[in-house]
Amino acid sequence: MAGDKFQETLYSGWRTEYTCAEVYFDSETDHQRLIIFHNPDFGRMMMLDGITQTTEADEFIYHEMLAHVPILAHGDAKRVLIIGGGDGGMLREVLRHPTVEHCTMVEIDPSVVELSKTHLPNHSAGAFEDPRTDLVFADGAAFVKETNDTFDVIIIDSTDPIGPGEVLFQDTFYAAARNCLAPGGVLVTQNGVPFMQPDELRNTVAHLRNLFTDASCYLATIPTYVGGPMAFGWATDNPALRDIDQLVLDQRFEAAGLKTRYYTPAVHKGAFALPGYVSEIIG
Ligand code: AG3
Repeated sequence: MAGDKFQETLYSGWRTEYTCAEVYFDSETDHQRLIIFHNPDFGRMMMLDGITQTTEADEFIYHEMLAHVPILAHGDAKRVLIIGGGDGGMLREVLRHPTVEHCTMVEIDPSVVELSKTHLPNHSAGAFEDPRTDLVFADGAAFVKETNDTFDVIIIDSTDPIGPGEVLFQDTFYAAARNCLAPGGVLVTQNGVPFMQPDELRNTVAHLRNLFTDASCYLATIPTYVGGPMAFGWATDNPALRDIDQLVLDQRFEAAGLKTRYYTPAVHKGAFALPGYVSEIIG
C-alpha cells in the first residue's frame, strides 16, 4: 500500500528503510518473496527476501560495471553467459556490444523475469526479444555442470549467499563454471559490500585462486547496496586482462559505441585499485 515502508534486513544491526509511494507486486514466488514498489528517491525498485536487488535510479552503475569491464577487457567476447540477472538489466548491457553474437541467461525464478518485464520494463528495454538472447529457466549451478557450451565471458549476477543464491558462492559451482569458460575467458561475480560482508569476498577469492591463474576483485559504489563500495570477483587464466592498456580500452570503448553513465575506460582501470582494507580481506 502507498504509505508502507519496506526495510532491508540484510545486515544484523543495520536497517535501511524505504518509503513506498506505490506497490506494484508483493507476494511469494516459488523461490522467494518478491516486492516491486516505487520509492521517491530511487524510482521503481525490487526486493527479494528483504534485500534490495535493483532500483531504476542506480541500476546503471551495477550493470555497466559488471558487463563492460570483463567484455572490454576481453576485447572479442562473442559468447556470454549470465547466471541470474532476472530483471534483464545485465542482458541489456551485454547486448550493447556489437562483438556479442550470443548471450545465454540462466535464471532460476521465472517470476522475476515476468514481473520485471511488466513493472521494470526499462531494465530489459527489449533485451529479452533480441535474437541473440537464449533465456533458460534453470538452476545456474546445475546448468554449468551439465552444459557443453563454452563462453568468453561469464557474469554471475546473483543475489547474496542466502536462499536460492547460496549455491552460486560454492567452490563446486565455480569449478563447473570454469569448465564452460573458453580459453582466455573471464568470469566475474557479484560479491557483496566488503566493508559489511568481508567473508563473502574472502571465500570467493580464495576459491577462485584455487581454480584460476589470476583472481582478484574490482569495485564500484552503488548507493542502494549500502555500506561502501561493492566488490566484483574477477577470475581468468590470462593475467594480462586485469591490466589492459588505457589506450586499448579507449579504442574498444569507442568501437563498441557504448553510451554509459558510470563506466569509462579510466574508471575501469581505477576500479582494480583496491583500498587497504579490501586488499587485506582478499590477502
Ligand atoms: N543482485 C545483487 C544484489 C546484491 C545486494 N547485496 C548487497 N547489498 N550486499 C542485483 C541484481 C541486479 N540485476
